[in-house]
Amino acid sequence: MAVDQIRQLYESMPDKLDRARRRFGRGLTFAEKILVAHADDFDRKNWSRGEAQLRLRVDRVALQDATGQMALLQFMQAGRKQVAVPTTVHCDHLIRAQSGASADTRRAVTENNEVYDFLRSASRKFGIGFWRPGSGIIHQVLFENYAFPGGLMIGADSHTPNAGGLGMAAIGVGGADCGEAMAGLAWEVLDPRLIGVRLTGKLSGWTSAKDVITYLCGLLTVRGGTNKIVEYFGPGAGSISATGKGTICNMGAELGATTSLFHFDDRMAAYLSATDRADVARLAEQYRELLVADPDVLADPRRYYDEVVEIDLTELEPHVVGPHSPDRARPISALAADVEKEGWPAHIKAALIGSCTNSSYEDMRRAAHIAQQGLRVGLTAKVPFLVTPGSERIYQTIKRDGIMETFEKMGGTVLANACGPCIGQWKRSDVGREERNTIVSSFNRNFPGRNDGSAATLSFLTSPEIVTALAFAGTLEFDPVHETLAGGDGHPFRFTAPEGEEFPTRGFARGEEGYEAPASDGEGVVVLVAPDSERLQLLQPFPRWDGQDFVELPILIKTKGKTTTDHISPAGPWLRYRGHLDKISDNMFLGAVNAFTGETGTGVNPITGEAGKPLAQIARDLKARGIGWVVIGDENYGEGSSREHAAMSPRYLGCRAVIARSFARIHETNLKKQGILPLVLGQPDDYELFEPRDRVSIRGLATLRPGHPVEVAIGKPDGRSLTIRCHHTMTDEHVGWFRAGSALNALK
Ligand code: MIC
Ligand code: SF4
Repeated sequence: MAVDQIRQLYESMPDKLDRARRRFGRGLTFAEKILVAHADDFDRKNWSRGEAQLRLRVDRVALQDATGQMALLQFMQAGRKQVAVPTTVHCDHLIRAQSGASADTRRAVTENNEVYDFLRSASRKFGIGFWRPGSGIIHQVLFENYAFPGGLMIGADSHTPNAGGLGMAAIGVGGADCGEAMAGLAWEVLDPRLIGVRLTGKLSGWTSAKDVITYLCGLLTVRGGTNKIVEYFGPGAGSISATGKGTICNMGAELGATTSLFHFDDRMAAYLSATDRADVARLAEQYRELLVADPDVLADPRRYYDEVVEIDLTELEPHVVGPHSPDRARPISALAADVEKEGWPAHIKAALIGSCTNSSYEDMRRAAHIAQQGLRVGLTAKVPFLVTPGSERIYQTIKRDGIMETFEKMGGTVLANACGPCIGQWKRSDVGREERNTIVSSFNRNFPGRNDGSAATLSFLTSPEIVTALAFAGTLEFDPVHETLAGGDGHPFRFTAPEGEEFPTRGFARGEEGYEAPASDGEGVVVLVAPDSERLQLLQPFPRWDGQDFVELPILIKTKGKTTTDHISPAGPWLRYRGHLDKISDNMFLGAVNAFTGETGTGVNPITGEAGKPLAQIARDLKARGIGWVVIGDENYGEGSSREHAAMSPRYLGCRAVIARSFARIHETNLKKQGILPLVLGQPDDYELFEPRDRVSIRGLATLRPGHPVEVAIGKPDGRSLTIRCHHTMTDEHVGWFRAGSALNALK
């Protein structure tokens, strides 16, 4: 965004913030300042945390090549000539990691040609900035180029909050939300509750920014941040670099948080200057008081935040989380004991650093410092060591500064500037399909099957420097902070704590950054979609609600335990079909555990009784018979990625309602947007009442309205029927989407 627009935003803030202080009768947190400054209609709005629906004007929209396809296809249905807000597309998810950076990028360009052509032509036409494959991972590129203190951004990717490291409120949403904001509509979100995290002490030694968030994941769990903003402040914040702050905010997605952010400080100003934005830094310094919480908030945080957590950074130990969930946390000193107790394979099969979470220059420097120490005593990595730089700028800089060489000497491979193994785009041949094995990475997600498509892989997450030390040891039983390792000569040696500059002394190296500006006049540009494409399919509107109640619908699946969007709509090889709704729907629920059978990805056809069939196939059969169906879900249903395919595929194949113990924020919105009813069980234990041959009826839909529970009847095979109460969070507008068949239909 041009610096003038940022100035305009800052100039408009004091008056709005004063009105808010008067109305609330108190000082404001930083998150509130951003929300108030971007409110579509401050005065009319009901401001009530956890209850009110806010309508906001965003400064920026960000798309990536996997979710962005649907976002653009939906935007195109709105019939606009140009996007209404600055928007960029980033080609990062579709690059497969196989043999190293340049070969992988070249292969991706051939393999995904059709999709890139579509994204590029649509970007040119509609006024969108296009970042081509190889330019970097969306969040790192946004951090280097677009994020600014006090701004509001939405992105079709759940780790968009990364920009909170520069004091921006950046929120992960579904593609439909992006499409609407690009079409000029206000963006809607539940007024979040606030968690204040007060940092004291100082980061030092082995402890890094990553440990703040892995520790918090353990403390608050994957549900702890749902519909909440996590705001960090306190004297300790100054000891964390801007990119370190970005790591913390990025992985706040694993708390389910709406977003996370830090107050503006000198570390942010320094980063802005180092990335050629000294003008933005100066402006933010000039308006500093707008970009932090008010003094009374800092003096007595408990009065202003719904929860306050205190972390003493001096006392914080490095943490390792996993396997299978990012909230399974323990300090590194307790890892070996856990491994033994749980019987996990201690032997590490692969160590990976980088990703959007942890690939700053500082991260790479600190990891290289560990690598050099190992090399000096004659060690090399015992296991494959894979490095994913976050951007072309990082790649060129680590290459110039010899960091890459260090990693390569130790036996590492530098992969493309892309998501690669983090999103399951990792061609691995070292383990068998169902072979139980352990990997460590500095990524943010570790759901089963996430990296290599195998649920037998146990993935542990920690900081890049710890991952690097573990790569030398090859085992989870080594604690680099407290223990020694045998050097090349057999003598015990101890790593000293990692050190590394925050910025390259010679400045960032610039390669081919890979930005393509839109056409100055998009009128004549044709959006390229081949009619016979197997990767792209123009969307047909979903049918409107027929006005009938849902009567005696079968249950396609009752999911058991964690049901993330990776379980509902896996990525990896399926990324190929992210622009083709019919094709990708074959992956529906492939990773979900069926509570009725204990099996993963399969179920029993409720009409024919045929068992062991893929759920998508059963759904297609029901659809062909004109029979709708429901899903019963467990806790935090739809956690993880923002991919709306996890809502669109069910909708497309006939799902009418998802009834769960609870929902993750983005997925619940995605369901509403696509015209599926998300219902929350009034009593969580009612989950147990649903059995395989039951039929579910939801009546009174004509009078569906905000704040009123819905009765759900469970018809048993013997003719009995039980009625339970479910809640929903639909507003009048959401009910309108449901009636219209989708939000998009309602818009037209
Ligand atoms: C992820 O980290 O899960 C992803 C892949 O970036 C997703 C987006 C997607 O599924 O394309 C996300 O976080 O939203
Ligand atoms: Fe890409 Fe992984 Fe970051 Fe998602 S979490 S944007 S897949 S690097």
